[in-house]
Amino acid sequence: MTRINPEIIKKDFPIFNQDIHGRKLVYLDNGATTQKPLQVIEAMAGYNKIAHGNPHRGAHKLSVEATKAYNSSKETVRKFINAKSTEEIIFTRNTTESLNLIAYSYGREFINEGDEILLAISEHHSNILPWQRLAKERKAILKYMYLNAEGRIPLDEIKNKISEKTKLVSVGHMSNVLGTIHPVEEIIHHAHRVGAVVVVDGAQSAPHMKVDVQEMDADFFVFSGHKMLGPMGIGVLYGKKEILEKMSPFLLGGDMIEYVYEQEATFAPLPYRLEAGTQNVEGAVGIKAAMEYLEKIGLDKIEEHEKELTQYALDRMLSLPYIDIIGPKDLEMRGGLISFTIDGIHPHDIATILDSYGVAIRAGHHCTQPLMRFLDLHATSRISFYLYNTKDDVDQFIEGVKNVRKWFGYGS
Ligand code: 7TS
Repeated sequence: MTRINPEIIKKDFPIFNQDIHGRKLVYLDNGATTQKPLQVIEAMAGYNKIAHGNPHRGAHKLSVEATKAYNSSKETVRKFINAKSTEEIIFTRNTTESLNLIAYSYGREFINEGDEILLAISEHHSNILPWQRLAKERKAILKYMYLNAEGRIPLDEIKNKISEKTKLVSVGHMSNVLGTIHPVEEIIHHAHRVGAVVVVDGAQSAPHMKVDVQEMDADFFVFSGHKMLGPMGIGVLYGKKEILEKMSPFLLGGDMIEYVYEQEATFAPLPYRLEAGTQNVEGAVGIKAAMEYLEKIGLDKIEEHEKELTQYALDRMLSLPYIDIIGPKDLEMRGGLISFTIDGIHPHDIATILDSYGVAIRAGHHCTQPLMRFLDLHATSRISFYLYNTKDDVDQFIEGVKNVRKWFGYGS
């Protein structure tokens, strides 16, 4: 397999043409959001210049063009995750909205008193709060799978926590803090044996590895466009058709109806029934261009590249005795993000000082307070990679870390 060349890829991304604080930008916050190549920026600009209209609503040329653009994006998303049909692809604003939609439309209808909803302790708040509210409303029980010292969910934990009472399991495919890739196929297998439905939060996985929802057999799979070179404001909810068909609409309004009477209404078929209001066509054009860009390079190559960078970064970080890696220290079932702490220095100070060297990283609780409590930490710093990152970026980050230590009066 030929490798990707991130230096060439970087040339597609105008953001890297500018200096940040007088230095070359080293962008290591891809877990939060990713940068856009010209191909995505221009696809969206092109749509706005010549094809913008309100889809499904008019007979005129621009409405028809917008409808075509929207539908063609759905087909690209379908192929990207290998869903059976575009009826199974619902556009939302982001992963958060997708998860809320499932909790509202599926959960309120099918979760009952005493039923168990199972999450991993590493979930992002977006994959906790909707279930907390649902559990309260339906008098259901919210349970968690806990992690071992390496930051993985042990097989026994999966087997012990999934029981006849489990009706829904919602699990992050890849942790946005630990980088752990959770064994979703195993979880799905055990959950399906007891008839539970499984939601996979793919916010951190779909941008970085090939996902096949049919092979995985997930009932729902959700992710965000802005973490995969696309724009903010567009996200995806994949659901198996037979399940989506049973769900009542999340939002009510235009374009999701069949007939409306004074006191009653009937709803449009899938996927329109779950997409009320004017669609984000510009976002749909952007996510399509982003997926085409990723597929042209190849998700297998992107994954390989990120693995290589992660190994390189882990080696360099592990050689510095004052850095603690939070999460698996080997490459097995882990993705390209690394959380860490530095003895005696607050993660926010690390991120702020690194920024002054042009190195963008994230610090904080990463919207995972239950995980932080479980790990007995308040916050971590985190670097996260994508296809345009280089070993040179890692070297600059390490140099920056050494400078942070100097700022605080520590020796090297
Ligand atoms: N789920 C996971 C696993 C995430 O990492 C995130 C965002 C979300 C859900 C929510 O995504 P959104 O697009 O709906 O906001 N995670 C992060 C992060 O790690 N740093 O900033 C956002």
